[in-house]
Amino acid sequence: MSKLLSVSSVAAGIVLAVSAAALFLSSNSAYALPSIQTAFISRYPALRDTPLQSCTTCHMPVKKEFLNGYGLALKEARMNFEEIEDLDSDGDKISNIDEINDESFPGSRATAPEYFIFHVNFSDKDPELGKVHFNHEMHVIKGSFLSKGRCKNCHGKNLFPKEFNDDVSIRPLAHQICWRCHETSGSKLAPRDCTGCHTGIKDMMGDIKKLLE
Ligand code: HEC
Ligand code: HEC
Ligand code: HEC
Ligand code: HEC
Ligand SMILES: [Ca+2]
Repeated sequence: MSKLLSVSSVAAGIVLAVSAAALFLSSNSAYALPSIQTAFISRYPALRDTPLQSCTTCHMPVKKEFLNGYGLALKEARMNFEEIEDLDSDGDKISNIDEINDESFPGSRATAPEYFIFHVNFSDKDPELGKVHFNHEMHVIKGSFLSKGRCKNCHGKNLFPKEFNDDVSIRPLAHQICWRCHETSGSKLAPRDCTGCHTGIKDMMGDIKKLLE
């Protein structure tokens, strides 16, 4: 568990820094909108200097027109923070206000915004074995990852839901969409075999291949 936490908090740091920078760069009307963040912090002053004092509390991914579930609810409620406190915008059964009081992201179930860790049940002994790291932000904004901001490579009818949910297996989609792009990408950095995506499983490949049959 401590390993998981340290990896994701490092990731959180990087992701938050990159996110803020990218949003500002891509924004034409940066004056009006950071004021929503100011209003958010005035409404919940305990969040000052926490990870929630960030564009990523409401925006996902780092392109100006995209809002996560919490951001969308806020827009619909015309920026009335109180009105959406009892909602559960990321569907994790914890209300927005409880998440805010707990300093966890009300608009996402991910430990770090735009960085998802999928757990798989390869081993009852060690739930960490085989987990897959997915850097959503890099896959969206970094040229070498090929999507170039095109959401429809991954989202749309019969593709990934626009909601991170580690409780539901996305294996059939992942093994098609992720794997196919990696195989055809021509990049050595795009994992093309089981141990490239599923971490820590080199010693148990025999058992795992049986799971796929
Ligand atoms: C508490 C939630 C929240 C936070 C934090 C937040 N925003 Fe927003 N932002 C929104 C909402 C909601 C909208 C949509 C407003 C609308 O369409 O009426 C929005 C819209 C925008 C837009 C689009 C503006 C336009 O006119 O098209 C930009 C750009 C933007 N935000 C930038 C930022 C930046 C940069 C940050 C971080 C400094 C940030 N936002 C933090 C909620 C937030
Ligand atoms: C390379 C594939 C890929 C691309 C490109 C991509 N996404 Fe995603 N996105 C995913 C996956 C995978 C998930 C998690 C799905 C799950 O858990 O079932 C996700 C989740 C999300 C979520 C939910 C976030 C959360 O924390 O709950 C949002 C919102 C989202 N994507 C928006 C976008 C938008 C907007 C774009 C285009 C600018 C985009 N995505 C491009 C793969 C992608
Ligand atoms: C491109 C990355 C990638 C590659 C390569 C890959 N996987 Fe996966 N695999 C995933 C993702 C992502 C999931 C979905 C995890 C989730 O939904 O929580 C998954 C899910 C699975 C599952 C289902 C686990 C569950 O809990 O539903 C099995 C079994 C599996 N992979 C085995 C393999 C094997 C064996 C190989 C090699 C032959 C392989 N995978 C190659 C990314 C990959
Ligand atoms: C549109 C093509 C495309 C899709 C779809 C895609 N990837 Fe990738 N991915 C790449 C490329 C290209 C690289 C290597 C980037 C480079 O060369 O800098 C990469 C790199 C990676 C890496 C290694 C680098 C890192 O971020 O740690 C992982 C892990 C990964 N992808 C997982 C996934 C998973 C899981 C999915 C599906 C949910 C997925 N990818 C979907 C193109 C894609
Ligand atoms: Ca919630």
